[in-house]
Amino acid sequence: MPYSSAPARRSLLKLLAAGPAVSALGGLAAAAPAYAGPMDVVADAAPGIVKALPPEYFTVRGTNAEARYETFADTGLLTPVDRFFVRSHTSTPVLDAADWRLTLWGDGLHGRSPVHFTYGQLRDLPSVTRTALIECAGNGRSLYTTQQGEPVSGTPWTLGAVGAARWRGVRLADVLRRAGIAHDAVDLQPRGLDDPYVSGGVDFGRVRRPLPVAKALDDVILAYEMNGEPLPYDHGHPVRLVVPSWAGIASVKWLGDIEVSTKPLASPWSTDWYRLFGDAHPAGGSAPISRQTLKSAYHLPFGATLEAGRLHRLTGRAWSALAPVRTVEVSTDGGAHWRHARLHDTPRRDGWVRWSVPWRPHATGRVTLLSRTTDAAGNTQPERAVHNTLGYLFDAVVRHPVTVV
Ligand SMILES: Nc1nc2c(c(=O)[nH]1)N[C@H]1C(S)=C(S)[C@@H](COP(=O)(O)O)O[C@H]1N2
Ligand SMILES: [Mo]
Repeated sequence: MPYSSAPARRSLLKLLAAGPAVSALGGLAAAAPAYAGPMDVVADAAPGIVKALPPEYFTVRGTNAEARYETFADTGLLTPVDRFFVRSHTSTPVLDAADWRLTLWGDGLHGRSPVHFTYGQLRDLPSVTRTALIECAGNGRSLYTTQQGEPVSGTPWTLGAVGAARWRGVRLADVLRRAGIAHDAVDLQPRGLDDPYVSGGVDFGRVRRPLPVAKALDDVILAYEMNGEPLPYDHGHPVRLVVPSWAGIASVKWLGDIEVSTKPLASPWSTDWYRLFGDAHPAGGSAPISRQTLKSAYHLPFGATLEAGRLHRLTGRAWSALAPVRTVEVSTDGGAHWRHARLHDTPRRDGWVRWSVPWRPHATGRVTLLSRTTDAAGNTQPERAVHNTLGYLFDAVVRHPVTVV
């Protein structure tokens, strides 16, 4: 096993019985009642996830598992694998690094014939290590409805579709240069080895999404380690992309091949989904989503109870994909007054900072706690997020209900 936590035995056995790259859920996805997007939830489906999903750390949502954000209170800057959310369109393929290889192909390579890298060849290239968040484009989606009264479709994440890890791997730029990328290549299309995504009887093929060459050559990693361990099965074993600061969908897991093209590429993940649709956006949708946005939130369950008259130390975290966090302000009276929280980490792009604030509530009853981060580029969380029908990029100040007793 490439990781230390105990596997969920039943799903592991199912996956092993099915063999590599064969979904334990193939039939279920196809039986989904109606096609409404890539995040349809099959109610109560056992996810094709290998690692254990104890309910104190995870909420299972269809084929995905959301981390309980409030439990990040006792984690450090890195999210341990046994707390890291899993977002998979189908199920985890159990792949063997020894059989794996990466293929690069397309008219954007000098030789125009496919180039292969085995796992061993990749491990022999110079490695880089960096910390980066992976955050789903839909993290916070359910707040469009609960906080803004707006309908959205997709997995109803609260705030736990995000995690930070230390990734080790090879620069995609190094692999592209060795494969002979042409100077006029404009787009790549990395593709996963997980089962094709089928919804409403339509086969959309394997998960794949265009990645502009400029970003690929900048800071993208082919990661084979997560927090110092071989990449776990659910997070893309043996090799995944890590595309820092971009929405999670860019970080293709179980990477199998990369098309390199001199012409712009597209897939349903860049045309039908992962764009902003709705009244506030161009007809046909925005450009494909690239960067994530900014957020902050308390490490408290919604509806937590706190004792009156006692001094509480409220903690949380804040992050921005746009620039390092600069400040976190909090309000413990529904937004009437604001004060600064203390930051406990050096702000970095692609990371988060932990913060705290003391609070001694006097009156009993319901209170809304708010937090608002501003980053070094001047981006601030707005009061309302601009609605989009698929509920992406929620960035508004989170209204956190608690009860003082
Ligand atoms: N091959 C493949 N890659 C994928 C996905 C997938 O379903 N298949 N899901 C994407 C999405 S939508 C997100 S948010 C991240 C989640 O990464 P994690 O499961 O390691 O947290 O993986 C991305 N990469
Ligand atoms: Mo995602």
